[in-house]
Amino acid sequence: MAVDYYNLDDVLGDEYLLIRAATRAFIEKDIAPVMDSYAQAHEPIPDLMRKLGDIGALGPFIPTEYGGAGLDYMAYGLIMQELEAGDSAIRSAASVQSSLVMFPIYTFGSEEQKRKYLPLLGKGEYIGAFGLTEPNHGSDPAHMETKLLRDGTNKGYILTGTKMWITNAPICDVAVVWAKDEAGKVRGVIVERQDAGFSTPEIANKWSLRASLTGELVFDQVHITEDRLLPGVSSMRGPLSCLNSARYGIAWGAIGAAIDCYRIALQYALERKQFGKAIASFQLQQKKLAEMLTEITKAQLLVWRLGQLRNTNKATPQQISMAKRNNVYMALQVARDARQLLGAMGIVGDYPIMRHMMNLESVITYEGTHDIHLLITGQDITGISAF
Ligand code: TGC
Ligand code: FAD
Repeated sequence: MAVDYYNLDDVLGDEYLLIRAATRAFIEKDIAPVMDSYAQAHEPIPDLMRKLGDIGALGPFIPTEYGGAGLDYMAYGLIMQELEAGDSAIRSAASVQSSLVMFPIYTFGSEEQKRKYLPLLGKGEYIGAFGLTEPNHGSDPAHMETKLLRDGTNKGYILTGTKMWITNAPICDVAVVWAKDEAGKVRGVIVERQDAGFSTPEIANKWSLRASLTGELVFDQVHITEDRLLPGVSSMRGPLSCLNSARYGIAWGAIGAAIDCYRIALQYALERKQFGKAIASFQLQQKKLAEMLTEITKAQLLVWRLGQLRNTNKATPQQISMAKRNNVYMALQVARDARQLLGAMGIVGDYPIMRHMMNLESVITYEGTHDIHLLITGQDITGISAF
């Protein structure tokens, strides 16, 4: 059952529809049948990154010569949408690897760094993590305390500090980490799993994104050689540019979760009978379904236009913030309404709705909270920062 009320498929065209269909087929065959059991068990899907690499979902927008899929941002968005229809944890895995690890290495890395890391990341042979958030600095990463200071010999650096709430930290092979140098400038470095003094304790007992591992990145005087520094940036523009790419993908991804909830709610409403009638015949349930479809359709129009802007390098960070904020909130509302529509059946794992709803509680917080994105819009229209 397609959810395309405004016939957007007509303007997308065959190539994009094929990419979307291939990702959807992967989710239906390899992920949907096992997703609930892994989420219930609080375990990641085995070998997920290699599977995502096989379908071209890691670094879709990175050129093929560096191990990406050589696609554009519209394709990236559609892939994220289908992955998140499976589970936000699957989209998270792909968006961290693509937008937060491959993107900075491709955009700010040296030729040697690109050749060394990108093909391995694109195949899912390496798992990447992105360290920006710290225990004392979430919404205000510019005040980060992690330090990258010259070592005594002047041949390298010493990295000290802790990053917190990091997706895939416990299983990462490499991490792109942001730290301040002696001059207070924000630098990006690539840390490798085997580096002495580097550890990645897991954050356990999450009620959200249960099939995604989250942890800390702890740097206890980690020695960093010059060749691990990303040479192309030395300010907050570095990490914030990565966030633009990831937030863009999340704006698409959230629609996938919403569509999954809407489809199930519609089918359930048509089949479930109370008072001798399908619950779809009651006005209150029709209101829920009609509002879900309206909000999904508005969100689809937003990201379709945003995709055009991003493909031509014209999407502003503020436009991306608006779409991330709107679409994640929309998906959360759809999930909540769908859960109610299913009554008691809405709380069990036989249906993915409660799982989507709990996942979206993280998605509305990470990559900039709902409030922070509102303030970004407020600043854009008034010229006044209210952070
Ligand atoms: P501000 O003073 O405004 O700007 C500092 C410098 O950065 C530039 N800039 C940007 N560049 C690119 N893209 C953007 N979106 C940018 N926003 C600002 C700006 O031009 C300036 O450049 P320069 O060269 O003049 O120095 O920055 P601020 O420190 O006041 O912060 C602004 C604020 C609050 C919007 C920002 O800090 C923010 O977005 N905070 C939210 C933090 C956040 O989103 N963290 C996400 C962590 S990663 C994550 O959650 C991954 S979840 C992964 C998953 O599993 O999917
Ligand atoms: P805080 O910044 O402490 O905010 C708490 C509350 O205060 C929020 O409601 C916020 O909106 C509000 N608030 C803050 N400042 C203001 C203000 N100026 N005005 C009004 N209200 C304000 N980070 C990474 O770097 N890499 C990752 O891979 C990563 N993965 C994550 C995975 C998960 C599952 C989660 C939950 C988080 C992840 N994060 C990651 C961290 C995420 O980006 C942060 O949680 C997020 O940026 C918010 O920071 P915080 O949790 O410290 O909240």
